[in-house]
Amino acid sequence: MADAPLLTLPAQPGPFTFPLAQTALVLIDMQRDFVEPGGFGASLGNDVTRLQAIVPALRRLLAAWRAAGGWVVHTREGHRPDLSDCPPAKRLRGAPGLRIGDAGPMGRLLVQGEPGHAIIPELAPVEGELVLDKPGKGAFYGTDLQQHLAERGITHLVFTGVTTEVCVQTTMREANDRGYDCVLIEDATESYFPEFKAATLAMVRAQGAIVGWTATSTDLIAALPG
Ligand code: TIU
Repeated sequence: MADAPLLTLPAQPGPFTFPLAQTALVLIDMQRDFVEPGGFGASLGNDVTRLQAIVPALRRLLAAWRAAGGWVVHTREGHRPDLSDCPPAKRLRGAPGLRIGDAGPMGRLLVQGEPGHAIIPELAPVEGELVLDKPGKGAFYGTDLQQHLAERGITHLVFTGVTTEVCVQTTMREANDRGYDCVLIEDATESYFPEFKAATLAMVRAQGAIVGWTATSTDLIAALPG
C-alpha cells in the first residue's frame, strides 16, 4: 500500500501531521449521563452545563470529519446490568447522591441500555462508526479497541469528549503508550473543573508532546481536504 498523503494541523508544541485514512476521530463518552442533569456526572456533585458548551464545536468537527471521509470512534462508559464488570471499588467510591446502578431520572446510572447511557442525540453515531462500550476510564482497558484500530491500520488518533482529565486523558495516555500519535482538540473537550482542563492541555503537550499535541477544531477543520 502506498503511503497515505499527510495533512498538517497547526498545533502545540508544533505541527501535527497525520494521514487521514489512518486517523480516527475519537469522541469520548459524550453520553447523557455526563452532559445532562440527573445523570452520573451530576450525581457526583458536578455542574454539567459546563460540558454542554463544547457540543456545537464538536458537532461541526464531526460533520467536517465525516464529509472528508474520516472514520469515527464513539466510546461509552458503562456497565452490564448485573454490574459484574464494575469493580466494587468504583461503585463504592466517595459519597455520591446516587451510585452506579442506582435508578435516577435517566434510568440506572452508567448502566448499558439505560437512557442516560446513550450518546447525546446531537452527536449520534452513524452506520460504519465504531461504538465502543468500556467499563473503565481508559478506552483500551477491558475492550478490543486496539484490535479494531489495527484492523483498519489506524496510527493516529484525534481526541475529543469528556471529561478532559478523566476519561479523555486516561485514554490518550493509554494510546500514547501503545504507539499512537495523538492530538487533543482544545475546544472539543471539557471538564467539570476548568483548572483541570487547563492543566491537562499543558501537561499533554509539555516536554515536546510527551503525551501528544493540542490544537483547535477550527484549525483541524481547515486542515481537512475540501
Ligand atoms: N467524573 C468524571 O469527570 N468523569 C468520568 O467519570 N468519566 C468520564 O470522564 N467519561
